[in-house]
Amino acid sequence: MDISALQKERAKYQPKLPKSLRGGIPKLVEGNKTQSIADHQEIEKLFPGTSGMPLVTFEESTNSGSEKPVNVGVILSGGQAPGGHNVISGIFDGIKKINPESRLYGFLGGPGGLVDHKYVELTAEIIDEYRNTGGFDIIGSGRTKLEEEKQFDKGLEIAKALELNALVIIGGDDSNTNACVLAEYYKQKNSGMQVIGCPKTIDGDLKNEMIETSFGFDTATKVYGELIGNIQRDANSAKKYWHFIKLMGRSASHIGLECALKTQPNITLISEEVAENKQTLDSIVDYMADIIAKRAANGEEFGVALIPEGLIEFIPEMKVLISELNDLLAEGTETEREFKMLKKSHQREWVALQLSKDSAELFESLPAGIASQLTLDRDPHGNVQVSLIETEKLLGEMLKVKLDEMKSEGKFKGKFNTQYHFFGYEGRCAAPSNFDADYCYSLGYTASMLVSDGKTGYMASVRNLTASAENWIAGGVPVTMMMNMEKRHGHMKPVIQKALVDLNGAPYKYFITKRGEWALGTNYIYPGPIQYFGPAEVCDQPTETLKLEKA
Ligand code: FBP
Repeated sequence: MDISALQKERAKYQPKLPKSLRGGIPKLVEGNKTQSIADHQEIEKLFPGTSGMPLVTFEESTNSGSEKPVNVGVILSGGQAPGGHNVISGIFDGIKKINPESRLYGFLGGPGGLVDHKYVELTAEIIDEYRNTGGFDIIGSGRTKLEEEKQFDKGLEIAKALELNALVIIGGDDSNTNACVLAEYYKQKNSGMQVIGCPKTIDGDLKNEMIETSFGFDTATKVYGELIGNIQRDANSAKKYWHFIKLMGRSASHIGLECALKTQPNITLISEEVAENKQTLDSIVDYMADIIAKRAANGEEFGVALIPEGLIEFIPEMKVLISELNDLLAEGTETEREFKMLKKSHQREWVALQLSKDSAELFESLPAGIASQLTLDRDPHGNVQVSLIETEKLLGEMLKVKLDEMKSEGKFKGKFNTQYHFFGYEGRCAAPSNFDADYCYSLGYTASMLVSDGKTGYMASVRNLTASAENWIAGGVPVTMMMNMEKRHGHMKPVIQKALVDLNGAPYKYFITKRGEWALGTNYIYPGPIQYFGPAEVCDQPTETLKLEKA
């Protein structure tokens, strides 16, 4: 395969491991027993075999690898995140250290590969080709949900055929919730099959006391930070455009907040704050128009605004509308069939007739493009696909109307020209930063040690991430510890609690002390591209979010 010069050099990079994993096979030390964050009676009832287990950490040991071989199957689940290949190479090196006869199989195309028995054996030759590279292309990913017993049984069939000891599922909150259900099912069946999770998502919303960050967030936000910086420099050079940049993050605004901390743009919307203050679409537009008018009054008819992808679902009136649309257009329903039979030109009118009065009014007031994006197919979880909704254009269009109004009242003098961007896919498969390369490799290596110690229903955890890698703490957290009961599609379900931006947390608190200054001034930071070689102050820094959270 032809590769770039950077990739050739990068292939030689040896990811750093915590000290505890560097010597022989580390010693597992059990800590305190755990309890779910809420609803522990229900969680205990649903997970009798995998709840209440202790936290575990690994300690350095000189034990040589004389353990039994372990065979592991690995699955990549959900959206791509930089570093996935390093998790897999960490697992590979870990199980080979345990015993060189150990084998690693990759299920193809996500969780569906387990059910459909599509897999490949990951040999040293394959692994070496993918070390320190971005993407999930080594085995591919998918969004099939593992939640039915017949899927679990199909998984067990192939696990028996391949003599697997364990499955490692690399995914976000939903995939790890399903991993835990699978672990419990296999335990109840006395199948001997273990299941271990790994925390992945660029969205950064799988985090808690024991999981400081999900992998991929660091690299993705560094890529977006570079791009935003470049646009800011362009905006400040030409001084003629307002750039509206939508940033990925299905629900939480962690990506937007981290990028704001990195680049200091003029406006950053935080969805969680919008929901907390019950802000309407109009009040968001008023807030933005005020900044645009003030900058214009200072002779600055340009700026940069960051808009989180998930915003639309956090605006109370839009949330009600979207939830009505989700019910109306849920896959397999009579109403969905009726909707799909209609001519495109009749769909909007038909939808409005099915909605409550307020939602119908709102739906009818939206620009045609946005209204039609809101009725596109739902994702496998029944949610609207926010990455397909052009919220940045919706706000831009509404601002044009508002600013014209202000102009006629003499409250705005100047020009308002827009450029729109959406950054998401650009960052999800980037070559992992040193942080993600090290973190992912350590997570994979830790997962292999959890497997060798017979653990199931655990998520690999590597903590103390603002310290140098040698002082990171590797171990495992029972997945049930992160769970609570939530309503999903009308039923109470055990799920890992999603971590939204904490409005009492240090990153957000710091941001609100600064945003006024950033709005009217032009205090842009231009972070530049990720550096893979050079001084640690440039190459090995974690995110601003982590630094502020751990300060
Ligand atoms: P995960 O939660 O599975 O990691 O994916 C997150 C994400 O990248 C979101 O930021 C985005 O909304 C979504 O995936 C896009 O999904 P798709 O890749 O299916 O277009």
